[in-house]
Amino acid sequence: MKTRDRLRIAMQKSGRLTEPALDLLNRCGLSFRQSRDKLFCFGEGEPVDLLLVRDDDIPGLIAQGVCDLGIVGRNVLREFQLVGGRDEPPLHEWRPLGFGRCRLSIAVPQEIDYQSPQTLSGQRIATSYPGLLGEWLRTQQVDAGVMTLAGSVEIAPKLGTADAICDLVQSGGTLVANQLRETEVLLESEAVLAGPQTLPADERGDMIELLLKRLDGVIQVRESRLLLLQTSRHSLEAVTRLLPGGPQPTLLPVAGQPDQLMLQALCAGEVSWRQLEEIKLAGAREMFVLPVEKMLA
Ligand code: PRT
Ligand code: ZN
Repeated sequence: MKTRDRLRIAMQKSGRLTEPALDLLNRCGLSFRQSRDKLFCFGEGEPVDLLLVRDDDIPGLIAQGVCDLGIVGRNVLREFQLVGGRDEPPLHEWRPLGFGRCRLSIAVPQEIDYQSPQTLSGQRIATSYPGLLGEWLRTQQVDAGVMTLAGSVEIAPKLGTADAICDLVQSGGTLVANQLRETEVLLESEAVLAGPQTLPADERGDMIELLLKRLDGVIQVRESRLLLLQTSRHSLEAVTRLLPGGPQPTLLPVAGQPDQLMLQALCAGEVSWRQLEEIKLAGAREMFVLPVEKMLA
């Protein structure tokens, strides 16, 4: 095959992952000129183009070398690793991306007395994920029938075509609306950056490494918060002890109030109301939690 000198990333054409994936790539400094049929987007500035496809096609496109990377749900990637592409080089989850979170779960009609996975023994389970379900049933040593459906899995029990389902759950609203109850979680999923296990040994490999570095920076910034507060010198130690993990805070004097200090701390994740209340009880006031826009350490 003729090698390409531009990197090609596959992502979902239109669906839950489309906007957040584009946003993430934009934050990594990539921008695209959308072509009229919207299947191929030419990258401006960097030699990185996009292929917009159905999410189910993404792992196969990477495995066949049509694309170098893909942004896809872990559920789709793992399913492909289990049932598709056995003859192709293995795929690797390069980075979890922190959006499109959901879980692949077993759910049964509300009135069923579910005790353990053994309750599913001899039952018919409808799913779009026969690979993941089959693997779970094997590890649980449960002998159940797997019915593969392309969609509308949640109505199968009501139609009498299945006794249970194995489907993606996010809020749980779909299950409640169909009188189903979640009983087991098989996989915690989110969008991931998928690619071949071995990176191409040409400029594309270098470009992937650069992209991974930028992604790490973007993800770190997205999860960082800047905490600002005022405290007396007397309470400083108690307040500092309660700060969420991160580098040492910076202390600044407060004009006209020699006893007071302004404290600035970079926190590695969300700061909860509970944490803020505790810090306040320790003597802090004027507290602000700010998102971080850009960071260059
Ligand atoms: O056309 P294409 O094949 O590309 O799109 P698609 O319809 O297959 O995918 P899409 O856009 O629905 O989902 C893409 C990816 O988003 C999935 O592969 C998951 O990784 C992720 N994701 C996150 C979800 C959900 N949350 C989700 N809630 N995918 C599907 N759902 C469905 C689920 O199947 C169920 O029907 O939403 C319903 C459950 O939602 P709740 O909130 O009622 O629990
Ligand atoms: Zn799909």
